[in-house]
Amino acid sequence: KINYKKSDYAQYVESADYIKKKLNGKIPEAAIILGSGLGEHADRITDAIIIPYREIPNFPLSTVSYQKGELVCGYLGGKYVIAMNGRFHYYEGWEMWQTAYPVFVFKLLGIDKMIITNAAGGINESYTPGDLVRVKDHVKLSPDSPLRGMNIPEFGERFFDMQSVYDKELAAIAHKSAEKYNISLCEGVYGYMSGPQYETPAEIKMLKLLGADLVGMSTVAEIIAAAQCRIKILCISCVSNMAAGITGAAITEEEVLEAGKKIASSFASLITDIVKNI
Ligand code: CYT
Repeated sequence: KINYKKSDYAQYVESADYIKKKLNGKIPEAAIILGSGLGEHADRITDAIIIPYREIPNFPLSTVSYQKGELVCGYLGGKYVIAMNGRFHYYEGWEMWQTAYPVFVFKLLGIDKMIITNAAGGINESYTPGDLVRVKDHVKLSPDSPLRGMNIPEFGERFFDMQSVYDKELAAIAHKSAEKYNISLCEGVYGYMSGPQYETPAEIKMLKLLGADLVGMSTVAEIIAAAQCRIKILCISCVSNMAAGITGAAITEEEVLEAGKKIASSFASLITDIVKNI
């Protein structure tokens, strides 16, 4: 049976209308999706209106314990933004289209730029845990797509180009801000694995052969949705640990979250400055 549920455009409109009412007609200049352990950016948002996901019609709910599950709408770097504190992962049991659901809702709010952060394992041996890497492309090691099923023409074409979603102008702004704050910001390719288990050393070897510098379990569904509805993307990963088999050390959830916390305040300053300049 074809997935007709995904194609119900009206449900997205209903979600967006609810949020629009809460924002009193303000149109956010950018959406920010906060990764694991990287919720601190949301604390910098002032005059915030908080909208719990559970209040929004048709919105999925966060099931990851350390993620909050709310939209934080307010000012960051002088710009009106909407941040997702808590995102949806395929490994939680959501369908891939549900993990990308908020992106289309953001599109309906009039948003055309999105900043995505995540915690990722470092495959490229020049990285050290705590490094920030701007994602310039990705490899998706899962046959699924958030757009599998009936297309919603209101959001874009059935078949579309993926070559320009990682926006060059936003990238340039990010690198300039990083320079200003003396934060080294390299570039890398993100390898998507569906998880929830961390990868095996052999899988990491494979990802490396395929050109991936980072590995993680999020982000790519949202990027694909953004590409279809022409939202420009800036994606920055925090290297939480070196990926399996690289140092031989065990990988733990604590370590993955800790790395994010350690650099949280410089990462938040960087994001704030980027937002100021977009
Ligand atoms: N792998 C992953 N660290 C890893 O090694 N998927 C996330 C974070």
